[in-house]
Amino acid sequence: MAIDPTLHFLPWEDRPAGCSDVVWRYSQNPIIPRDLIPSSNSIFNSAVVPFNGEFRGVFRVDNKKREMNLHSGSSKDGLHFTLKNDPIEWIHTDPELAKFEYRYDPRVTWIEDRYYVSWCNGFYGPTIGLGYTYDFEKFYFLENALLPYNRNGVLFPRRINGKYVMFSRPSDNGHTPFGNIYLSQSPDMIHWGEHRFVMGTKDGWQSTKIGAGPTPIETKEGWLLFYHGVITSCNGFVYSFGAALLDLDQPWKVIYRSAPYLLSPQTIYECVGDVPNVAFPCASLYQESTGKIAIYYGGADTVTALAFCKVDEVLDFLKKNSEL
Ligand code: BMA
Repeated sequence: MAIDPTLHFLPWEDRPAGCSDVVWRYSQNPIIPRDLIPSSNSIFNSAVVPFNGEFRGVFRVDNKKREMNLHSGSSKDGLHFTLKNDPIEWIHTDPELAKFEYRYDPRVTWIEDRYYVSWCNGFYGPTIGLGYTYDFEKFYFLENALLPYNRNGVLFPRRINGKYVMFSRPSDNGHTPFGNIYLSQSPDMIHWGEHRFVMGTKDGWQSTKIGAGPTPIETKEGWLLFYHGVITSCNGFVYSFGAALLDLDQPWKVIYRSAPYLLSPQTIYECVGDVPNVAFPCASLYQESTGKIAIYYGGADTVTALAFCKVDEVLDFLKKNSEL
């Protein structure tokens, strides 16, 4: 089957009348309910990409035993999805790496000739698993990119200065109460080094920890990164998201960073669920010709939701509301 990663169209809804938010929610959220497939307890924090004029994705599904795993899925319109009831079975060359502990929070990135998948992989503690697929039928496991403990591994969509580049967020083995975004570089997707600090926690909504969200979007002015930030409230962690603009050639250099959040958990499906008060973005679709962006995010660790924005408005917001 020929692979066409071009985005021919994207799901879209105009900003509602009377709303002045830079990022607004889809009126029919959530787009994926927790019980879409018989095996699921919840379906959230998931990654959607364009594929042959349709959409494919890798979805985080927690099953009714509360195991966290990745399932493949497809959609014609980016709004209505069909998911496989059984998790992805990775093709491994090294049986040592095949043991399942847990797999969650996937990102999918088209690079050069295939779709790469990165996720939080249980390997004696959480680290970043990397694999790839051509067709969303067969999935090949590459390697664990980094040592435990690490989460939120997110690949850039092309090499920079000849190297693959990946964000990550070193963590601990629990519900980590800290976390900054770093970046690592690789000549071959296997060996990662030349680590750089990108940005750390700040005040307010991003004061406890931050982590990269969807694959960064290349704009003329820099890499646009949506990232989640966490504040610790009386009631526990609250996950919102904002954006940053990073230098095109040295993407660890932050040009702008949003002081206010772009979206925080405020609706029922973001505030009520297995983990209340979570809006966690893992994927976006960007149409360069119109500047439209659709962001897929998990709601309350239970359902998958969609939000929209326009690239020029996000860049304008960043210029006016940046604090480094
Ligand atoms: C993080 C990850 C995410 C989750 C979030 C809130 O550590 O586990 O998958 O959405 O916590 O529970």
